[in-house]
Amino acid sequence: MQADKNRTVYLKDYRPTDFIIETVDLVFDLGETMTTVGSQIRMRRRPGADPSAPLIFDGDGLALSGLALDGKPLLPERYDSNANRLTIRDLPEDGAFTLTIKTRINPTANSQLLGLYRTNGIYSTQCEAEGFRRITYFYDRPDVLAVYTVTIIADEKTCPLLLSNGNLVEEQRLDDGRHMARWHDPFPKPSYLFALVAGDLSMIEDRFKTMSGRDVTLRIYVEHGKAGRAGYAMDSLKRAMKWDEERFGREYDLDIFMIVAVSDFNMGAMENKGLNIFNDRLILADPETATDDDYARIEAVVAHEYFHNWTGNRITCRDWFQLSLKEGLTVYREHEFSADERSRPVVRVEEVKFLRAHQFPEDGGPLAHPVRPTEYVEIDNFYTTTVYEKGSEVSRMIATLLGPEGFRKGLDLFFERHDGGAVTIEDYLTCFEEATGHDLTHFALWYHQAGTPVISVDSAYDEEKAELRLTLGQKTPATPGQRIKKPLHIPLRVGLIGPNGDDMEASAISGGAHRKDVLELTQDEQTFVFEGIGARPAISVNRDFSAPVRVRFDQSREDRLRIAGAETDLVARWDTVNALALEALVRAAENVKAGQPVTVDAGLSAVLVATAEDETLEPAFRALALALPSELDIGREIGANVDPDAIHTARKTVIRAIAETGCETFVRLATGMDTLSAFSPDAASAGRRALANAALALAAAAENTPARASRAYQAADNMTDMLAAMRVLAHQFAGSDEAEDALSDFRRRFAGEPLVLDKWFSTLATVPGGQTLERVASLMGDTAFDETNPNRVRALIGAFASSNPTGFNRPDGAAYDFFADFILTSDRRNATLTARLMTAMRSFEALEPQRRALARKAIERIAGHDDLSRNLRDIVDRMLK
Ligand code: 0A1
Ligand code: ZN
Repeated sequence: MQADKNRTVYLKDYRPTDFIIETVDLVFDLGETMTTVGSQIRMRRRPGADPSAPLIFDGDGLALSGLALDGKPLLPERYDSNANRLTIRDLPEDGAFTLTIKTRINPTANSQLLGLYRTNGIYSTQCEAEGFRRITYFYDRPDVLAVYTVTIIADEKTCPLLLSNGNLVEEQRLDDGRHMARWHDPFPKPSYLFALVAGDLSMIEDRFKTMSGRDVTLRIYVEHGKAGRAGYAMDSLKRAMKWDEERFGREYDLDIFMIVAVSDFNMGAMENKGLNIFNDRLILADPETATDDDYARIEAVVAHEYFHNWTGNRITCRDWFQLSLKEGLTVYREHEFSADERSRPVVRVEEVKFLRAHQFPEDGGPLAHPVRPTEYVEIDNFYTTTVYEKGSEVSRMIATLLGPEGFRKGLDLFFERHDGGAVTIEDYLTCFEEATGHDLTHFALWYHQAGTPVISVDSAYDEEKAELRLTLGQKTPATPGQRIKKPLHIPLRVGLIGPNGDDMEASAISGGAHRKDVLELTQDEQTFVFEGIGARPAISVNRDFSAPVRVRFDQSREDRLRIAGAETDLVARWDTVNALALEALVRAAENVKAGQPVTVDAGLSAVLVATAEDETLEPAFRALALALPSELDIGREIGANVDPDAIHTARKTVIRAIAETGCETFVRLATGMDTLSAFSPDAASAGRRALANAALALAAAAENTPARASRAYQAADNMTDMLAAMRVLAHQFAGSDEAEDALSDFRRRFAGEPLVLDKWFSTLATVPGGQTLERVASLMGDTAFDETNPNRVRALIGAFASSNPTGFNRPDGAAYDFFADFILTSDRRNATLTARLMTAMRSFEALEPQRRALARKAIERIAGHDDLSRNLRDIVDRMLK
């Protein structure tokens, strides 16, 4: 963490290593505060490398306790070592040699949760990106692939379970109550995919027959007493395995696939070869403790980590600048899986919402960076929505440009050509070019240019010529370090909707390349001409969100209402309904700010009520339309001089007006909930619950009393409904007896369930208003709160800072100070977590001047400390630049 504090790593400096590692034999003798790690590495000098070059291994906070070359202890003059580096000179010029390294580490003191750590009695590892160097000295970089054999020795009673990557090859009882297990992974892998787990856990087991008929054992390990909650994760895993065979021809390759759920984990999950390690919130689910959203997330992340076995593990990254090679592609595969398993348009709308809420602000703020960055100070800070979600959108656009068959062909070539390799994004793109004959030179700019393009749309219809002219401009705003932007190659899917609501087809399209209804923008401005258009159409731009862009289109209200009511592309239809609502909310916020009354036009209420009532639409879609843009969405849309209090008041007023207009409908839909039969987590049932709960929030707003939500809370027989009702009470009726009763009932009922109490912490942390700061501060003293556990920290502090605009942005700046204090303490404990938490303030420049100044002061106070971790230093410095 503290090593090489001010280093910057540049893509242009990439060089292969001077030595090649063939095999690694690791022996772990596990002790709670003292674990010894023996590493025997067979290596040789790379052909062509400088014969005088020393061997330089990475370390991070290590203590060296032994070093030998070909079995002989190394003389001190042959090497230098410190906590962060091991340098060995005068190595045999040719031929292989074996290096033996011994280190001592303390897993219990490892609060960073990187490398080998022990929490809750479980030893586990997290090595991506640079955690392996906290275990032993090594070439801790993704382009060094080796075959690992791992021996684990530990106390049999406290650690009956000893796991590592690959296949179990030996087990033995040792003296004095210890035992050992040896694992061998035949697939060469980089160190970041190494994993070890030891402890006492429960397990569920299943089997999977692969498409070539091999039998694979599947195991999921969880805390004792939680095995009953691992079934959905197992079911998701089997479906993901099958889907990857059918959709991409990818088969699993080891005899066993294991997942371990741990309660202290910095991120979501990790794709270690054959031994995925998960944050337990992404494994454990049953109807009483998990919401429908939790189920959907579990399914997606289990699939994501499994899909990495091919995109990431079999083919990995040459260096960390290529991170999106594995992450963007794997997110795309995960999204496609979710779309096939659930409702494609609903899944897509959720992706669009996520991208707009998280990636667009990142791309438009001080932390903006290209999907493939060219430099970094701390790679942990680049596990971002740009690398993941925008990276996925880039792969999706390739699929749109090449068509599904072209995409599959390119990917097949990628797997064939690069299996076992550590490659670059260029290697990836070349496969699509060679497989399909498409030139992706211009398209590749998506990887290198940061910022969200803004597409401007202008249209002219000529009735006589039956011709529509569509002029499309593109402009990408400047981002840090990239002032000048070039036009991108953008596939834009466009629909023309006739007066009767049907799609219209052009007899010809000219003005630029296009693939069916996908126009290919390549210049600053282009005019496409559609012929044979017999009547003036309503133009639907960016159907299915074919490109991750913003669209500026001054369209008539009449056209937008036509799209909102009849568009067959449901993503574009939702987008239009959402945009109409967002506009009304922005206008209302401006009115509040200017001290003027808020009026809500009847057209918007009518569209929302009609959508809610439309039985031809699936409930999940109707629920999405009813969930009006959040206060954060409104703030982002306003973009500058943001006043969170004005937004809050405006939103409440608009919702109230809409709710009153559609009260009858919302009450009817909300009570539909009572008639649902036994809980099933499937997408259709979840959609019905989502609709009922969206309607409940509106019905309660119309009635302006907590009674309905209180009844719903008491009647709820699953976590989805219970949490939805509790949130309505806590957020819309804060301070009422009903709200307090529900909140204390929930706290009591789930006293022994940390993951469920996270929902309680988040609900309380996001109660609007300045008074929430005091509540959050006092909740830090709740016995269920644990500042060393990342899930607890995110649930309380993270939710407060990132999802409570009125509470966090209290006009007096007190919440910024509270947050800064927390950040400074937390940074010493867990730098990865803290730096991510800090990004909650990245858009502070968009606030109105008084808050902006106070926020800046708090960030500057953090930056003023000279002992920050590299992670936090990197984030605050970029935020203040
Ligand atoms: N590769 C994982 C993400 C991950 C990254 C870093 C971690 O620890 C600091 C943990 C997980 C994934 O994409 O799921
Ligand atoms: Zn991933």
